[in-house]
Amino acid sequence: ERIQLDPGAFIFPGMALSRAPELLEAARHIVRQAPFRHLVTPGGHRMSVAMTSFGDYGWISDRSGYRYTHVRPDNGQPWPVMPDLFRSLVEEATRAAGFPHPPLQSGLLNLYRPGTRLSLHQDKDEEDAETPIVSVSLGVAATFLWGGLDRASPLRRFRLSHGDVVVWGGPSRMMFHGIAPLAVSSHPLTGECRLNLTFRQITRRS
Ligand code: MD5
Ligand code: FE
Repeated sequence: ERIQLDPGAFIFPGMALSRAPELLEAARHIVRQAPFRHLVTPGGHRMSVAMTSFGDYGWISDRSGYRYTHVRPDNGQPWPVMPDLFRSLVEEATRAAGFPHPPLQSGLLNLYRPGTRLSLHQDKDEEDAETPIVSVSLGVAATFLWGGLDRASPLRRFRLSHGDVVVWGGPSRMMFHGIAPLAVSSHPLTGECRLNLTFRQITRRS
């Protein structure tokens, strides 16, 4: 099953469900190497979401801006390697959505606890704006806010549940989006938490 949100944006409900325990174990292995941090925005605000990265590029934010780096800001070491299990899921989802190239240069792992939110934004720190972004939701379900190309566009709400995979490409790649404050709830595999994985291509393909 494939639900189209807009041209280029597809939800695959439960695509990762049977692999969720292994995906969570791989995520925990990443967090043991590169712990979650609450990054600070250029405006000086501590982000509500706790984050870490893996793969060839990691996303960071600090007082000087948002960017992708090859090394961790806390210790100058490379980010943890992209697990093969993630690669195959991202390849499968990209193919199912009809896009030619899977985004595998960067993985971002977001941690939500009750009340954690992600305010409306566009993902535009990547040089490549053609390759889709793939996301995988695990644990407590969240309300995803889906806008348009302008911040003021009306918002639609979608539930993102444990095991759902979403591909955001084509005209949907630059849409404003966010996550409403996470409700107090629990999931057998993650307790009160929600984990979201996003996969991206950072540099332009030659
Ligand atoms: C999350 N993550 O659930 C959300 C939503 C992020 C982010 O927004 O930037 O880490 S996953 C949905 C998403 C991710 C990236 C791009 C787009 C949607 N999009 O282009 O619409 O933690
Ligand atoms: Fe985003």
